[in-house]
Amino acid sequence: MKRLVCMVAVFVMLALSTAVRAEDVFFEIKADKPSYTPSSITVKKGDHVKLKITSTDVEHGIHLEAFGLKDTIIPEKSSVVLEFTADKTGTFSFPCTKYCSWRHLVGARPRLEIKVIE
Ligand SMILES: [Cu+2]
Repeated sequence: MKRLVCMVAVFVMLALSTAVRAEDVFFEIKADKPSYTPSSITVKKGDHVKLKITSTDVEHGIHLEAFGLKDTIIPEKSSVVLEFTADKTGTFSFPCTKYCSWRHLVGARPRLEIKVIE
């Protein structure tokens, strides 16, 4: 019996050490007219990502179409919290979707980049 318990323990330890474990990751992002800060985040595929986004000036729009999320960040209201599972690798770029300043006119909208790596 003792031998069986040891074999099961070794098997479980091996399984845990080789499995890719997803993590819960959390980022706080400040949105303002020139940029989102941080403007780029990196997560691992499979991670459960939680973004808390707060505007420090005017309304901004966030549309993470690659992950099926869309919201408006309103400065007078509480922060927007978006959660998703990073289920695909790649670099995804999300420009602000609400006209927040003249920067929209010259292709310099605030932008959030999400890199999902293996
Ligand atoms: Cu904008």
